[in-house]
Amino acid sequence: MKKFICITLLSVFIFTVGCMGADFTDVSKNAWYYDTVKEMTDKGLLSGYNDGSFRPDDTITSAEFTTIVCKVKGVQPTSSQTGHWAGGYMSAALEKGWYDYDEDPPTGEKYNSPIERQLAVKILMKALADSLTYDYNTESAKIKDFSQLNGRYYDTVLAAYSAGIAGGDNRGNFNPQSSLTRAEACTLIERAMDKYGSGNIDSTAPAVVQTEPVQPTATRSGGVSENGGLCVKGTRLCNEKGEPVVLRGMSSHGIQWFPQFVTKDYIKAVGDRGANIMRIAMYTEEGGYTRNDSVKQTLISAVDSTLANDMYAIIDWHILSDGDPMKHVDEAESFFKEMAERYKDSKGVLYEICNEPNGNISWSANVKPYAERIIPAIRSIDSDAVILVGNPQWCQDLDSVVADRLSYNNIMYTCHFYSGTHTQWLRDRVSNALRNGIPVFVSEWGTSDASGNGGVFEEETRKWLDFMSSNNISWCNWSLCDKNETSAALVGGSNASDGLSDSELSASGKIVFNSFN
Ligand code: IDC
Repeated sequence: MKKFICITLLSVFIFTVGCMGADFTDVSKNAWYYDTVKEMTDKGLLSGYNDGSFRPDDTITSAEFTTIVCKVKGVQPTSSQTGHWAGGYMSAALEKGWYDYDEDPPTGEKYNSPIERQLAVKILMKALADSLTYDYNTESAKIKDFSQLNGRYYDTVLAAYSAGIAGGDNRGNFNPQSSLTRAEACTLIERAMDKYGSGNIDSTAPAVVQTEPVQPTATRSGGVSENGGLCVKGTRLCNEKGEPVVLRGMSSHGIQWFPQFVTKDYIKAVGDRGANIMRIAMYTEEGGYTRNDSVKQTLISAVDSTLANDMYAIIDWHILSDGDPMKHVDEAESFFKEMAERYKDSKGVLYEICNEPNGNISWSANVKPYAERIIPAIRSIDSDAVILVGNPQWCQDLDSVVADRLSYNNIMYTCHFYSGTHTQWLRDRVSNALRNGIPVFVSEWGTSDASGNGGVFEEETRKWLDFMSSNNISWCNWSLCDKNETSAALVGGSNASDGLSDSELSASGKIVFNSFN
């Protein structure tokens, strides 16, 4: 394709004037890169920005370029401790030998730096070219600034020239150490795909960084556009103006099992029925985050979808079988740093740092020290987000919190209840916590017993709903899924792709969905 792009990479910017393309506000139909950008974005290999722009002239970072190439090849991320959104892709590319350790050490420090042209070409050729063939004399003669090229890139750059993938600027220079624009990167990658084939593009991989805050496509009453950034005053959750708010909504089930109910359309259906918050439950174990890298992408996409629907989103680090939050404290720290970096400018994100500590642990010896590691890590990036903190015995040990609270502001403590198991005694603990100035958020509750099944315990559920309502407690219900268990809000076999009909609400779902307002 694009055989007419005989123009070289750098010289072309002079030709970028003209009418605007239909797809991006800043990609003219006459632009030399119009078709290429369209093709690359249509394939989902990278995306534009929320304001409708593509920013073709922005430089592309090392992380962005490498992620796109991974995506082209269908390469999955491997584990990485950097906490960077592209850490897994960078380490996968490193393991494949597309670049060497010293070119971009796996500390993440250079990931956000512009990638050098010589390194970009190397990564691309190593990933896509079946062999590196060229005639040294012929190809090197084409590159006027060949002396600037680091010897370690001869092979890949000369092969790329020979294959017609890389070219020089209008002076015949390759500018090996210069950066690459997004439009140029698209052109390079697309030429390589045309030449060598792309094969199995991974359509589930991220369409490469959307660092801009997600803007709602429609606003809703009680939503983020109305209330803005949240804060905690006394025991009350408040909006940006300091006025008390109560948020009510659903928790997902484990997103590794039920991703179909956290799509943008499905969340919209829930919001349209009155919910203004979604909790995205990302298990750490049981096929979750520490077992499967793709779960994080599901979470990101669910959080973005929630924000796009003008609803608040809880990022839930769903520890359960792991018991002690300290078990995965390092992973939690890098995960939350990454999320904070990504959502620091969003007003709608709350962080729930440990779903339900349990087992042979205590608040003061395990959970509090964990919180004292994770909260500062988040706050160093996102200084004022509301953070929800769990406590032992599956979030029923509020008494320990009363005795030894954290010293940060904008913190709420979670209480979780299941109506068939937890009754007046737990409401008494909540009342005691509130009396002692402990802000409580019920980030998970069910109409069933604690197993997620049994019941529905309607009478006790009503008591809890009244109790939460009179104490202005925000809540999320477990869970938005159609699993065969009574806590599921949807009946088995609910179709996730055609909205949410009344007949798809289970007995539990009917009670819950009638309680949002
Ligand atoms: C349950 C699910 C169930 C799943 C189980 C283990 O409903 O389908 O098999 O987890 O993954 C919690 C937990 C929540 C539990 C829920 C019900 O936060 O993950 O979900 N529950 O048991 N705490 C108390 C109850």
